Amino acid sequence: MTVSHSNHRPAPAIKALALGLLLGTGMAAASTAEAAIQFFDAKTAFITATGAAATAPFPDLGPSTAQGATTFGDLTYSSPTSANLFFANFSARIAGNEIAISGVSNLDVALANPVFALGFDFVEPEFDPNLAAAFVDSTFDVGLFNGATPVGSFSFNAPEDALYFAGVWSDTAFNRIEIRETAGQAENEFFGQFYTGIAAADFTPPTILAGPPAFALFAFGLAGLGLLAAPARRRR
Ligand SMILES: [Ca+2]
Ligand SMILES: [Ca+2]
Ligand SMILES: [Ca+2]
Repeated sequence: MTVSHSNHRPAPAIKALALGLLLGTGMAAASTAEAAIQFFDAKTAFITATGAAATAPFPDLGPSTAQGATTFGDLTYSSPTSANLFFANFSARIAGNEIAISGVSNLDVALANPVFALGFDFVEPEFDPNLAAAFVDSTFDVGLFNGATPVGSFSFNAPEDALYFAGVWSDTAFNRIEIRETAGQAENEFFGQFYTGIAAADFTPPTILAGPPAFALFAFGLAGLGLLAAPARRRR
């Protein structure tokens, strides 16, 4: 029986290979249907690349004025759990005012018109004022959606007590985002100025317009590795 088992060993490997190829094909097919996105944690680079502009700033409604879903300009801010939103100057690290959220800092943002780029200023306080509960080093997931269709997602964990920026650029339009504090509790984080852009990202790799034939490129590559460039030794 041992021999028989040994004789059949290659079969599972072949099956695994075939399955891998099938999975590979499936994954490739899936990836072509999905949007490509690029994450930015540098606001200047984000604005330069995407042409995004600031959206309507938040007014200072006072730190104890609880709001439900609230619209400023083209963006509507709401809690997926009907938690209270507060619009006030909670953090000196962000110019203007910020959103703070009661409970876990989950935030939905709906856009009146589809966009390709979105970013926001953000502060995670640890020793800064207005923490409101025991500090937790929070992780956020941000999902981009076009209606009910997921377009892409990214995660971030901001440094504490520092001005942070999270931005994303997509080759596919989206009209709402879901920000979820996947690690964290009721301690506050602050969402500041939002930015949106309507220029689609183009992540198509640059094509080689003209060049030497494939073999020459191959030989050049080998030469680069020093495989062809080594001078032949002369016979004495
Ligand atoms: Ca936190
Ligand atoms: Ca953090
Ligand atoms: Ca929190």
